Amino acid sequence: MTDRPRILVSRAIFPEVLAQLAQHFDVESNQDDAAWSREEFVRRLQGKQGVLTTGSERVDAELLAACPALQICANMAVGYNNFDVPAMSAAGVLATNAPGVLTETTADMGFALLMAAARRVTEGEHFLRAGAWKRWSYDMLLGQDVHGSTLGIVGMGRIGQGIARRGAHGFGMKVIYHNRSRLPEADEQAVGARYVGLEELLRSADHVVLVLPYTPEAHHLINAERIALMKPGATLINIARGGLIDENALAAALQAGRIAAAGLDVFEGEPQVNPALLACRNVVLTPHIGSATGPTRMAMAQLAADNLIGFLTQGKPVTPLNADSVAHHG
Ligand code: 8YV
Repeated sequence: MTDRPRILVSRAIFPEVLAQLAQHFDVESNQDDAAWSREEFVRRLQGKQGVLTTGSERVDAELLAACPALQICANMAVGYNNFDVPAMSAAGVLATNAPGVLTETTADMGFALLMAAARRVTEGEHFLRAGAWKRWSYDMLLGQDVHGSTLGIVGMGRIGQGIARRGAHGFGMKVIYHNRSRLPEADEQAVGARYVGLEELLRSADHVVLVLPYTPEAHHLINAERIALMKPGATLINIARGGLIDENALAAALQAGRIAAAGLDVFEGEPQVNPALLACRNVVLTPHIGSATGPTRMAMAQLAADNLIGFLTQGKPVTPLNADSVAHHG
């Protein structure tokens, strides 16, 4: 028997990261990537001091009450809408996320979806594979220009700024943004973006990219009324969380040609995708792969592991979300 801290790793992760964790902790892991129910997750978490989560395991007051030994939840994701942080603070449980390491990779994905949706890349591929490409015609698969257009970014954190830089410096776009708070002027200049209200952004942008945190206030931020403000030829990209968009309203707008196209990496009921969206030809759909490159996923796993090791062995997490409310118990 040892008195090493006990931790749970809720999903399969890189074996080398798991091996590092095993140097410090008694680890129970889910390397088979079994689909644990919530009940099974909570049962396995009981008696553990730490857990590595991957962004979809809900940590709330009920779970915390059932797991009194728990001291830290390390999310292998920058988004942490799966955590009830006030409840965690009240229970003295540290929350950490994985900011910084996935910024550029996820900004790349935002641009990939923007380009694909605006220029009808996947639609063109389906057309070709279906054998529908018989001859050239002047109006075959006409899309929307990206270069020189107006890019509207909702949410101007690290990833939003990465997208702004790509748009302003790489594609000569006029970049406008909306955010809870305005960036300092020097930062606005560095990324080449101008602050506007949400309505103005939706009215003026040719391409709208959502990259804001999903909070209860942001639920269905993009609804039928707001879609109605958008330009007829606009595109809408979402690389943040599915719940930001009323998907039925978006599908109706896409079907009606009210906006030109959308590019979605995230869905409200993922991995289930709203059938109304699946029925739209003018939407590019990807399975939440914004951060999915080898080096980036490795850096995310490493940061989550470093948070567990740093906190449980020395009381020093790397990227805490609620350090002020949590004392290290050793
Ligand atoms: C993750 C993400 O892949 O970091 C985030 O917030 O959405 C993605 O990078 C996903 O949360 C699973 O870890």
